[in-house]
Amino acid sequence: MKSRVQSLKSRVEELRRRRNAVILAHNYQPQDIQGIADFVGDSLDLSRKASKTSADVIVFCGVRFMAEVAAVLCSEKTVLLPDLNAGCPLADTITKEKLCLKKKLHPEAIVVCYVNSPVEVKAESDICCTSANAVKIVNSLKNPEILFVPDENLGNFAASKTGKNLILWHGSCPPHVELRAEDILELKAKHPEAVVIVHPECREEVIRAADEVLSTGGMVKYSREIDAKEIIVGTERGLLGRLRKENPDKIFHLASELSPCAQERGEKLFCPDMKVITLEKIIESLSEMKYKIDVPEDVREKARRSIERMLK
Ligand code: CIZ
Repeated sequence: MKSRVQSLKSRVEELRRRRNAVILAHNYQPQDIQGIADFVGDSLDLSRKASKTSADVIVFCGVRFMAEVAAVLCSEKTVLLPDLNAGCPLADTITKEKLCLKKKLHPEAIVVCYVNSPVEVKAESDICCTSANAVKIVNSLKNPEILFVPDENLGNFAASKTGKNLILWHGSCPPHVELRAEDILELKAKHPEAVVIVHPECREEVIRAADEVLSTGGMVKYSREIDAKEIIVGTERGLLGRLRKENPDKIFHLASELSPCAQERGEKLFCPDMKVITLEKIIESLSEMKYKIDVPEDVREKARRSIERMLK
């Protein structure tokens, strides 16, 4: 007899075929969702893969801004987000209106917008970036004034790597800023052979304590290629499942997991928004074709320009 999970997976399979759909899962999604996905990766990588498939429907298992990027890059496809509660507190720190006010204060500045932002903000920006290419994008700009939104830590990291003085927005990712340098130092003392990789959305002090600063895609590649047995990972815990599965010969420690001081504060590198999508919700989404992510044509055109400028 089929288990409940197997039945749910069969139902997903049936609907995926009936709708000619592709299922995308972000690196931070739970393992059962990653397990049924056609592609697993970071937001941009996923949208680019989706645009190359012949699917009619994209089910985006991630958060809203990611589904919006897919809708911008794949305008001829229907993009579904299985739960509209999948938001992003970092993206919520900025709106088009707030950005326009800031632009008035810095009329000469070029605006670089991190992918973790609402689509209207991308449309109001000059160029987009991801955590993987922020340093490269900032470095490529000749403008004397650069306004970087909305992640302050990623902006600081890009500024330190390029030597440029950026005007920063005061936004941050709650799970990443929970991590402290003392957590890393404590874990390093416990596992002296381990290398430490952290996400650039972490605090400056955490970045200083790490061996490498990488996007989730960068962490996947680094973990595969590095000749090290133990790796301490400073990013949202969903990525650990993928890293362990792909590298069974290596040991991965979540940067906050073993640290007593982190545990005392209840910090877990956990993004609740990344965990709201379930197999049941994917079934509902494909059955009822909900929730469609529609981006108005004028916004889509402008956002596409800033994403394509980054891709160039
Ligand atoms: O671009 C992404 O998907 C995010 C939000 C992070 C990363 O490093 O992949």
